[in-house]
Amino acid sequence: WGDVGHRTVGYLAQKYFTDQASQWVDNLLANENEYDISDAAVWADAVRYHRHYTEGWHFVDANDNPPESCGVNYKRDCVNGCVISAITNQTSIVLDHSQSTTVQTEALMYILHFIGDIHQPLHAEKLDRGGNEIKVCFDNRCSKENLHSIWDTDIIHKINGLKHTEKHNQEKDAAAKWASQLYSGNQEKGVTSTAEECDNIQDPESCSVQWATETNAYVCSYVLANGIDWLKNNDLGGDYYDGAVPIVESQISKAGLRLAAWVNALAAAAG
Ligand code: DCM
Ligand code: DCM
Ligand code: DCM
Ligand code: ZN
Ligand code: ZN
Repeated sequence: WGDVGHRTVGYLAQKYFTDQASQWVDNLLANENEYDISDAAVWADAVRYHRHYTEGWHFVDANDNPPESCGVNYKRDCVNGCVISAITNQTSIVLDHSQSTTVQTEALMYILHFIGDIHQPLHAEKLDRGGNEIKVCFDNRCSKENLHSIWDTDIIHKINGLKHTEKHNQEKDAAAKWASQLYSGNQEKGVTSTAEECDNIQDPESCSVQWATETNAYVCSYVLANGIDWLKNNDLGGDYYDGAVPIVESQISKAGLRLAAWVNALAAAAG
């Protein structure tokens, strides 16, 4: 996801934190720059350009065959590391008292980010580098658009009434507002706690493979369902956008709930 997606996942998760989790997170993220949880959730994108070894931690390249058949296979798709192994590794680091506080803080910031990314359909797909090579148009903008960036950013900006290029503060405000709306939506649906979410922090793979598999299924059922030629020949700001909105809302909402369940379990284990 882009900036707004990650910030929203952070703000939404925060609403479901136990008191213990809020305290644990506040301690680890304490800083003099007034960084909040949404700043911590976008930190991993800021460091990926100089920490090149982290670039592959943001996605899993599922070697499936969309739109005919989808699927994630951990052994096949995560040979050199991927978002699934990154969640596993950072989960053990954040609980490891022999690590420096800085490394534990960074582990938490990675987790806040990667549990977001594992819910973006094209972060769980290899085809055309997760859709980055598929040139498309969105609301008559065609020059720099690709299918991946549409799902990371353009759909989310349109949902929130943001222009294509927005200033940092507008993105942060939009994310806080969207998180409140998604929270209310959950309450109306009777989703009031994280109780239903996978939170097996002793075996992180069991949860994250499930999340990636569910995310990847949208590649076949919607994202690439009409085929690449159709995507190239139709403006994606119309009917395609309309059909994508409930998927994006649901995935961001799940990411927030699952991140909260994860952090609540981590804080309980950290004592
Ligand atoms: N921090 C944050 N959000 C960021 C960057 C950093 O919450 N976008 C936190 C992590 C550390 C502190 O701020 O507690 C200092 O981080 P750094 O070492 O990156 O300056
Ligand atoms: N760095 C690193 N490995 C780590 C942590 C930090 O190589 N596990 C390096 C990357 C930067 C510098 O430390 O050169 C500061 O990183 P940052 O600005 O991301 O805190
Ligand atoms: N990405 C992905 N799968 C890949 C390669 C990249 O999901 N196989 C993601 C990472 C960024 C976006 O695509 O969110 C753009 O990547 P890059 O900056 O490497 O072009
Ligand atoms: Zn992306
Ligand atoms: Zn990312």
